[in-house]
Amino acid sequence: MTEFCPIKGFDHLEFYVGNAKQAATFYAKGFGFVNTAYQGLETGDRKTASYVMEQGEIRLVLSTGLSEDRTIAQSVLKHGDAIAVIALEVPDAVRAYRETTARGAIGAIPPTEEEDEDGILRYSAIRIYGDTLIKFVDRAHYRGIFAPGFREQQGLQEKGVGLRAIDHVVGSVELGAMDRWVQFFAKTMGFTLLAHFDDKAISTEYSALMSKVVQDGTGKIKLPINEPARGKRKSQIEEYLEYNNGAGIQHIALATDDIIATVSQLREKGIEFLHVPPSYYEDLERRVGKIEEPIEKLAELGILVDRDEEGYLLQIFTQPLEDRPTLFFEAIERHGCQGFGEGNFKSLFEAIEREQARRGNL
Ligand code: TYF
Ligand code: FE
Repeated sequence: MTEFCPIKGFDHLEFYVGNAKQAATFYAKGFGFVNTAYQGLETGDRKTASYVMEQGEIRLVLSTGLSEDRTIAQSVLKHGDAIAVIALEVPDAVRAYRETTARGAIGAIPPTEEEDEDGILRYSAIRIYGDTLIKFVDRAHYRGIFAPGFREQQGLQEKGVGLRAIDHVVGSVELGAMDRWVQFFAKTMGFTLLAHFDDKAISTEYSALMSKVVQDGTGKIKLPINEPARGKRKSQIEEYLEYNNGAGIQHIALATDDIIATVSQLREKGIEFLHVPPSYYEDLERRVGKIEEPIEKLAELGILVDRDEEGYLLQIFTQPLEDRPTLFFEAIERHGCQGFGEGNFKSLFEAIEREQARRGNL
């Protein structure tokens, strides 16, 4: 196993948004995240306001530009609110930067240290698809709440809906670019190909896409990469690329240990999910075999099921979370199965296409 770029796990995902205060309220009230740390005018930062939102091991950081910022404002102009940074916790941010850039990755932030009374935080970053960054964060010598400049926050306390960890982070890239990005992660970070879905596996009557999943040596970091494939009509990936103005992060999957409880609470909070036709549940048990959860309950909530040799998984997809049909979330509960819901691709993509049609984008 290649170990030139060891990774401990996801550290956080940073969103660049137009209004971080309102986004924080949305992810708190809608998804049960707790605001644990803050930086902004009140903490002496004139450039950015950032809200750290936590649930289980998941950490989302919502950042917006203040008067002196250009970077975030330009990102929002081009992409709308979007996940701009995948931050990975590493044992050594200097080494991660050196090893990946030596293998061809383009540097975005050279190794940097920030210090306060809670210690030293070290980080660096490289560029991946679109304008997205991978940030390497070394917390070994930092005890603070999140990073120097942030203060602990006690507002917006929410109970949580059982979302526990980041399961995978999916990018959509331009036609013909998927294999290049698979090679990039293999070469610069030592990731390996975990799964491959070609356009035959995942085409509906109308549109198609291809997907390859790369993962790090521990299997903690799974990054599927989609590209559009030729179909009769516009692929959902083309719709993404058009509204995001290029490649970027399309969805993140958040793991839960009780998807029925999680989705029930999310629906009560007003989160909207893709509509699954009742016919999906008619012969479900024949397709996936015996599962622990009552099928009527899954049907009521719109939860999908898939099985492979190792077990089964339950998953559900939200509607786009923004005006642009770009970013959405997936909730996933795994029972041994390490797949991505291949058996659901056809029903799922037909559901996505019904939404695309409502938007006039098919
Ligand atoms: O991450 C995955 O592969 C699954 C399925 O546009 C998926 O969640 C793949 C592509 C897509 C939507 C869902
Ligand atoms: Fe997914």
